[in-house]
Amino acid sequence: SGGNEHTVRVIGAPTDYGQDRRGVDMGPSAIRYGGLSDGLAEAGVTTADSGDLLVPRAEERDPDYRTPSAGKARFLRETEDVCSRLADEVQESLATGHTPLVLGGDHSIAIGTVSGAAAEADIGAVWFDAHGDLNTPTTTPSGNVHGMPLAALLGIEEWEGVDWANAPSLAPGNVAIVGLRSLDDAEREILQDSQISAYTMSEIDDRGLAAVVEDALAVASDGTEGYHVSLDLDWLDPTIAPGVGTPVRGGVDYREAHHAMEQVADDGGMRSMELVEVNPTLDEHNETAELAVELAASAFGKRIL
Ligand code: 4U7
Ligand code: MN
Ligand code: MN
Ligand code: MN
Repeated sequence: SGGNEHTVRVIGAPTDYGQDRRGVDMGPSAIRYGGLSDGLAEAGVTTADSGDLLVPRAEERDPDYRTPSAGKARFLRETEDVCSRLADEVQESLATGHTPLVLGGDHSIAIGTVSGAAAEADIGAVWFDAHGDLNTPTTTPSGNVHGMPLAALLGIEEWEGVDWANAPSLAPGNVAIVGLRSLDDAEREILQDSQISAYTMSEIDDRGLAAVVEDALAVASDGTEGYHVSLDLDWLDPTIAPGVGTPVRGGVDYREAHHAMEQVADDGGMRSMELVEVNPTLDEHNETAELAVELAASAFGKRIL
């Protein structure tokens, strides 16, 4: 079957401010070229494409511009600008009855996607990722904001002078991270005394991905009006998703990933989705972008029978 009631609004956010390998800004093009509109049609959804946000090239900007407490975060002002425009588009899409599907770009754009979605409703989030993305401008080992979006959205540290300071979009009890296998010490400390549900690959090996995803969807739905799905392609094993900037061995495989997205579709609670970290300059024959398309199609209800 597959047909359902969604109207999807595609929004491209071609940024690479949040990490230090060039090329992730080509993600939205690669994902569209990878067959996005056909894939969504196969899922039975009606799609409108809003095109891409205009994002100044990183070379034209000063990465080291610092707000008073920007700490070590690079391109923080640029990230803030993109995220606030993205948040407006996402909120407007939801307000007019469309399900936003945001194409990154690096994972820093989640700050915009989720804050826009959270402005419309009380939501949880399921974060499919190898990483915790819980660093702050103080703890970051890299200076890269793509390692910080969950911390920003949870209001874990006051980002003085930044748009999202003191306005958490997510409650930790409604956040589930699925697929963890790379954490920095400061992120581990945050997870140890927080209500975030963190599911490692080790737990997935133990219990199976389907059981873990079922729990994750329950966490994100508990007392909320639905949830955001943030899909960092480095969630997957690099053998099937080589086109990402920060690959980590030991990720989920092709069939597991599809099944997880089918669970999302069956659950019916997804209010918004984003596909991030696809870097075509590191990819092989655009296969990571094509996989992103397939997973989105499954999440929006594509079925074989
Ligand atoms: B991604 C890292 F130090 N933790 O903060 C960091 F290992 O959005 C990686 O999940 C972050 O791809 C990866 O730079 C961010 C690093
Ligand atoms: Mn990641
Ligand atoms: Mn990430
Ligand atoms: Mn990455």
